Amino acid sequence: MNIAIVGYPTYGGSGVVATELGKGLAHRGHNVHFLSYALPQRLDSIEANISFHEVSVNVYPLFQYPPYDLALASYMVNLVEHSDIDIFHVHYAIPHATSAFLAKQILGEKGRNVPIITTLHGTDITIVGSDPNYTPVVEFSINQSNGVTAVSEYLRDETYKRFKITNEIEVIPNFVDIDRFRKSDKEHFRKALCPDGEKIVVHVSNFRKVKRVTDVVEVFSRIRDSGVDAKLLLVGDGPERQNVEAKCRELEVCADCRFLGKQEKVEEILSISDLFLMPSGSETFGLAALEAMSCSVPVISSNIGGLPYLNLHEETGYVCELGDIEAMSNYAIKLLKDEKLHNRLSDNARKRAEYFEQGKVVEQYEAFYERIREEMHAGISGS
Ligand code: GMT
Repeated sequence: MNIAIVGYPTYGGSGVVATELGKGLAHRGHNVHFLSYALPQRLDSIEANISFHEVSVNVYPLFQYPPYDLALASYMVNLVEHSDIDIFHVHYAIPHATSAFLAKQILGEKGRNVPIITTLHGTDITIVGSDPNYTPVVEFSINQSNGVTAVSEYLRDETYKRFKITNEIEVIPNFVDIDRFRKSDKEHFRKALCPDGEKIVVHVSNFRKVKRVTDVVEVFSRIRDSGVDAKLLLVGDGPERQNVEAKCRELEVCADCRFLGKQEKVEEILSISDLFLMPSGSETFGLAALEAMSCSVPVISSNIGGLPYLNLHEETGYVCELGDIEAMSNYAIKLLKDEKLHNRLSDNARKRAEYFEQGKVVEQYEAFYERIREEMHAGISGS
């Protein structure tokens, strides 16, 4: 198949899933076209059957808000006319599902019927999509897609609750490349960061408010107060960075916190980590936690959204009430002090991650594409 994948290029779950899926599909022989406003972060290797199309928006003095969604729709139309696309798969509803709808309408006028699959990821439904400024358009665009998937049952149910959805939503979970994300020997790296054998606590995110990164610092401070020698590695960057730095100063833990920024080889950092913290206020799946688990790192997370499904309480880590810093800290201290317990949870985390192995999930998407194409040809799918 010739598959066009639209997504965000940035350091964030939906972009990672879109890119890794495209790479997996290319590996299985499909021709994959990525469309975005910049090269996706995880598109780090050159393959014969992968192309990247940069969608640019021309600036014009009249535009306070350059219309990216229109430029994207136009690009999608042009791509079909010149590259014979069999299917569009858009990730994150806003604005991608809307641009796709527009492109589909224009192509329809030209006698071309290309199916649109929309994958819902999280904040496109739970935060941004639920903003009344966007709701009618998001709802309409989801209903106009030929196939809709959500990354967890939680997200599917939330979508049905928050919008009037006439389409069936298929759950296809997130996935991980368990060969790339596995614990590897990076002792030299660990020694450089922790010369005195300190434990390593890690957090990876886009530092948005919803990630509650200041909670991570609070938990880390309590770990230190308990007498456990530890360092905190903060991977990623974003709007909360200044507040997180301020929290480090307030709690006087700056000397033991390392802000590593946006890293490409996250698996190397995870390989030396002892504990992953994800205290998020909203999380439909928790891909960053899955990648940590795949590197045998136990997770302490909040109990919201899809997290309790991924992170099994007392098996792969611990699941706590949202904002319960004390419980998170107590579990962290217990885990970092008890080697036997830590080994058990690490092994379980890896086993749980294997359940979300990339190959199986890529096949699920492939089967979904086939089904939607068949239904469309039979005249029974979507709009
Ligand atoms: O908010 C983010 O972390 C990024 C966001 C995205 O769509 O880029 O992530 C969402 O999608 C990920 C991939 O499907 C999920 O693993 C994350 O749980 C989800 N984030 C939230 O729901 C906050």
